[in-house]
Amino acid sequence: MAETLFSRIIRGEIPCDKVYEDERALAFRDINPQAPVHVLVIPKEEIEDISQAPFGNGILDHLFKVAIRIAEQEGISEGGYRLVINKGPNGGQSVDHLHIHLLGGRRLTWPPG
Ligand code: DGP
Repeated sequence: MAETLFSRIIRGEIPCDKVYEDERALAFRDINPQAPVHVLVIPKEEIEDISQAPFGNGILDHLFKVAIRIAEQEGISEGGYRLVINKGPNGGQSVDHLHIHLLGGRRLTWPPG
């Protein structure tokens, strides 16, 4: 896959408002927040989208665990939140590096546009 700006964020070449980091994952605040809490949780390995994600090696479990832990840290767990993965143009994916959106801190509407 072609490198995206998220690879540059992982390497520290582009600054981000980091929320969490470990050897496999990075989480940072979205530059264009759609809710009071809007964090992106990404794998450090380059995975283009959810259809390319390797099942069975634990990375997806890990990313979701990180997202849930951040929701607790951000104080939005009790009120509830939304985890979103966009895939491809029709799904609204604009950066071709797998990411989970963690959105919360307000009552979110449904269905999404
Ligand atoms: P998606 O549309 O699902 O591919 O989400 C990509 C998100 O990435 C979008 O909500 C905006 C965010 N984003 C794009 N460029 C940057 C950046 O340079 N820094 C940060 N923090 N977020 C970015």
